[in-house]
Amino acid sequence: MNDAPTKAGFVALIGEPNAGKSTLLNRMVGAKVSIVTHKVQTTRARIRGVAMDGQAQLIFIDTPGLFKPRRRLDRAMVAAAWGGAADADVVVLMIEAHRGMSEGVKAILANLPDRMGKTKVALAINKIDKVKSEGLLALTRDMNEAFAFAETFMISAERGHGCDALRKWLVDQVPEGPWLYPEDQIADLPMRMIAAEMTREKLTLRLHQELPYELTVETENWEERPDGSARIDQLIYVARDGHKGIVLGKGGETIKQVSQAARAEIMEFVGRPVHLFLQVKVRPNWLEEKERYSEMGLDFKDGNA
Ligand SMILES: Nc1nc2c(ncn2[C@@H]2O[C@H](COP(=O)(O)OP(=O)(O)OP(=O)(O)O)[C@@H](O)[C@H]2O)c(=O)[nH]1
Ligand SMILES: [Mg+2]
Repeated sequence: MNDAPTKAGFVALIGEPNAGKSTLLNRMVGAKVSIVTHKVQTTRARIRGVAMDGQAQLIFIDTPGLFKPRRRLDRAMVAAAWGGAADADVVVLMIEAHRGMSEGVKAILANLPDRMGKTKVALAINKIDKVKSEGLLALTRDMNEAFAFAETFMISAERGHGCDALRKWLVDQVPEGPWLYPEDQIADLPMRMIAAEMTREKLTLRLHQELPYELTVETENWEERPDGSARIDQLIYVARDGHKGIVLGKGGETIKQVSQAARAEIMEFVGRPVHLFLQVKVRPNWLEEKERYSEMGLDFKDGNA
């Protein structure tokens, strides 16, 4: 029996696209709830993952990367990222060790004082597995001269270095109080959205250039079958006719591979057999449709892109 009082709080992960926010969230939760790719702007919405540490419950908010928005979707993503930070008890700014104080990081630093108010912000220098340790001290110093971080951590979200120290520190920061989610819940995203994200990850990994940014995936139908399996129908919206052909691939080869990979991952997550059916739809204006944004869990931002 542990008599320590329970604690719970929200931890927002912010940073440039590709900093490793989703990788860290998955590591903290101990399961893949947020999709990860080597490409920028993978995460589109705020995703919450729940991690337990003794009597403490840490609710990690994964956010889309902070970057200079151009399109309507970009603006909605950046707004979701800052909004996630505003909701949190403590914020972790992640930067990439090998990229250091990039222009994008400088832009975030310039916004931090206004955006954060009194919220504590820790710095996590990620991907330390990619660099020699000598340079990290200078980077730590420069970053802390630019903003008064509550603490600095050097981590590898992928390999786990430094992640326990970060978690312990976060536990110390969150207030005493009852848990906000059931102990066994790991995410607060509906299963149909997690499944759509898994398919979008597989598409993003297989498609090149701009195409991943011009498609979205929605779960249309989720049917529990009497034999214990699930039938899942998903729609892939693309903006152009030509893109449909690319997503399908020669003889349907690309979509078949995507479907197999996504199905395997969804199956592992739900722990029962899954039948996945993918359909590609050309919808030239999907990036301007309000409904698409609500399906992604984003606010539709008015104004011209
Ligand atoms: N070498 C190394 N790679 C990492 C580490 N953490 C994350 N990565 C890789 O960095 C890439 C981006 O990781 P994500 O977790 O998707 O980054 P993100 O910050 O969520 O990116 P967006 O969702 O686009 O904002 C992936 O290829 C990861 O495997 C790390 O500690 N070391
Ligand atoms: Mg991400």
